[in-house]
Amino acid sequence: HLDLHSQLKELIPEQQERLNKIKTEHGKVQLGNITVDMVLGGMRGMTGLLWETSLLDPDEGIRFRGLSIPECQKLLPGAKPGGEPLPEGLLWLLLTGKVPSKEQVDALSKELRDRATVPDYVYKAIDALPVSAHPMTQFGSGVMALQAQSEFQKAYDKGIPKSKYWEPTYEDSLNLIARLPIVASYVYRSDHEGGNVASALSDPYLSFAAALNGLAGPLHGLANQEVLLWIKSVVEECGENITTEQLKDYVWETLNSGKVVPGFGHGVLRKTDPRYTCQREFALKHLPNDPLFQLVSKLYEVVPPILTELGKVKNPWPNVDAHSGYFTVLFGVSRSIGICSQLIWDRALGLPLERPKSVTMDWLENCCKKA
Ligand code: FCX
Repeated sequence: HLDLHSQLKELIPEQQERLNKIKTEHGKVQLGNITVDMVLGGMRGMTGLLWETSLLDPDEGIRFRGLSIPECQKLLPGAKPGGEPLPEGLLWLLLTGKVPSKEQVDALSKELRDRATVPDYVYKAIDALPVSAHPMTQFGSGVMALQAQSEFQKAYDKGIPKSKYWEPTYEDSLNLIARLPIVASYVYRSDHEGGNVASALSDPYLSFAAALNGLAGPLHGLANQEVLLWIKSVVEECGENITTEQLKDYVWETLNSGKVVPGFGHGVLRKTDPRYTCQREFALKHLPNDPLFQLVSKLYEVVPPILTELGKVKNPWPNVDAHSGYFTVLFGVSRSIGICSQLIWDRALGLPLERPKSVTMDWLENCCKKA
């Protein structure tokens, strides 16, 4: 098929059957024990969610439908031969689990271009905010305004059956992905993980806006802004030709003042983030002499030994935000592809409302007394 929708329509029944088989044949298989540490540790290490489109390995980093980042770079069609893969190809891969041909990617690019219309009230909603509103707040508000066009919401109001949820979810997802770059560029002109939410049948706009708000936190996606500001302050204090010793002192100063070194560490990863490595290789190829890149490169040598010396940091290596050099709104645009692909599958497989169980300290203490 040249067209993504037809390809999905064919795949969905097979995968529904697969899930059903797991449920009926292995529903009672135990996957591990939950410890008090896991509950207190923000559910770290608990296997608790089905997520078909990607898998994060602590050592290897992310794989999309089984493919590592270098494999995606090799296999997915680029705009020109040997160039970086087109995001449309990644969307195709995430949704279907198959590597698309250049023709399939071109057809999808065209489809997205046709869907890329943003109504006027979206710009007005953004304009109504004060200029001082953070770009992520502007972006999130723009996405919420786009939600007024949700096909899922309309279909749900009309009483669409569960077996058909995926179709308007697909429409909303492709519209959203097509329209986000326009909203993001408007935000720039005017200034300078969504699982749980989506399971309540919130449409892609509502779910994506919720995910964006999570991304806007400084320990998550806002870290790339923090990195840029932090680097700027290093240069202001020490100049561009900073020595390794000066940089070490600066890192210690940050840590001693009780702050984190932005762009380093990760909740799951225990090695250098392959997204970092991919961007580093791009910079080595295209802008090796850029002063900002050289500083980022120097930080790669200086920061990990210091964080290791600190003793408590589980992963001293850089994450994607240490290198990206862009602001969080662009990070947000790119995440729509992953979030929406998974959302379509959530609806296709009819996954249930997610409701992680929380407990009180009383409950934990009672449980521990009995143990
Ligand atoms: N600088 C200083 N201290 C750090 C640190 C860093 N870069 N990374 C971890 N630590 C500290 C933690 O703050 C924690 O200290 P505490 O016990 O006094 O509270 C201790 O080390 C153990 O934390 P750890 O288990 O290693 O890390 P967590 O899973 O709790 O947190 C994040 C992971 C990513 C939040 C943490 O490493 C951090 O704050 N890094 C800096 C911010 C950042 O770059 N975030 C972007 C992450 C990412 F890629 C993304 O989501 O976009």
